[in-house]
Amino acid sequence: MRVERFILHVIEMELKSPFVTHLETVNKRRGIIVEAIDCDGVSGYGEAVAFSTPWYTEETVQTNYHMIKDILAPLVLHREMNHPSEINKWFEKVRGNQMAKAGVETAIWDLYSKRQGQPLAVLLGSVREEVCAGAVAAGSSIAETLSRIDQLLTQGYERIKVKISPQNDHELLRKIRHQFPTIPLMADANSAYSLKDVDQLKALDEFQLLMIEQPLAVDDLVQHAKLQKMIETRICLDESIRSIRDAENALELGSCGVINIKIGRVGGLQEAKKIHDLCRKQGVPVWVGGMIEFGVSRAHNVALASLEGFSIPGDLSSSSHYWHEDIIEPEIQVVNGTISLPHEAGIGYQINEKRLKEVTIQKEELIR
Ligand code: OSB
Ligand code: MG
Repeated sequence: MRVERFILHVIEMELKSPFVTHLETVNKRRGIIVEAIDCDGVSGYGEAVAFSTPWYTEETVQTNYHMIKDILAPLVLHREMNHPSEINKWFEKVRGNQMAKAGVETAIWDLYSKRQGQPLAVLLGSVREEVCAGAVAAGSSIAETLSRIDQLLTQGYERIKVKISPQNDHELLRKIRHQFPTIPLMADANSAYSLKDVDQLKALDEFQLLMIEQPLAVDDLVQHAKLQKMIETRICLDESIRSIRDAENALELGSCGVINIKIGRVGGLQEAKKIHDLCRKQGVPVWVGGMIEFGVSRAHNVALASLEGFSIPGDLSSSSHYWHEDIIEPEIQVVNGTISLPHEAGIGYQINEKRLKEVTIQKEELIR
């Protein structure tokens, strides 16, 4: 198999309602849809999931664009490959830039599985026909978050996540637990705390959270390990885990009891699967994280979530959770808390060309 050209589609959509964290409020989402086309004209699709500003990791839409166009695409174009896992070796000499790498690598996985005539999930080793879906309620006030939780439960989501910070945590979780005493609930701090806040974090144990996600700094596995010994709630790492080595270190240190795997954050499906395999061997549950992404990335996430170790519902909401209209058809749909795996080859969802065109703000073909 050989990629003869790439097309980068930079798209932008308005969210239905703002997504609020202590670091950033996301109103509009820009992203890059990476189309990899082979010599027979077959297209595979991936998505580079960095945000417009570097609040979540240091990558941005613009750095992704530069990396893909000037560095990564030239490493792939016109080069014969037997399997997408070879890409990892080609990309090894490029430091960091996981989301840019994943944008290209996932496009090639889609292309490869289409050429094989197999669903991507099957090639990854799926063990189920449907995946469990959780969703994030991230409103701009406690009242709004409560009403969003109510709607999500009505829609059948099996697990709810909220965003917390030292400014809102106790009041928010107390009010949620008052209204919804037993729902599977978790809280994501996106590094809002430091080890000095241990008493405040300990005070959250009473809310019986499934886990607390990324309480401390991105680069501090040691402090997470210390914190985990002092609180009952399981720690889940997100931003701290960017590679299989990070995952090995975190598990050896005892920095977490759960890992959130995002394909973009770890540099692609191959690395995501490695982390999954490691965690499975060690009995550590994993779940698929989200990036407020478009349908292409969600489709890859759904395929990944079909692997055995993904025992906790991921951030896998319906297309309609964030978007008025997605760029794939059918759209991702959560029914009774689950998403059925598609049976078509590749990611199993078609590109909605009309919608893609409508939201494209820049398009470029890369031939070399
Ligand atoms: O920390 O998991 C996170 C969204 C953007 C960036 C980081 C995170 C999130 C989410 C939402 O929590 C996930 C989603 O529903 O896409
Ligand atoms: Mg997170």
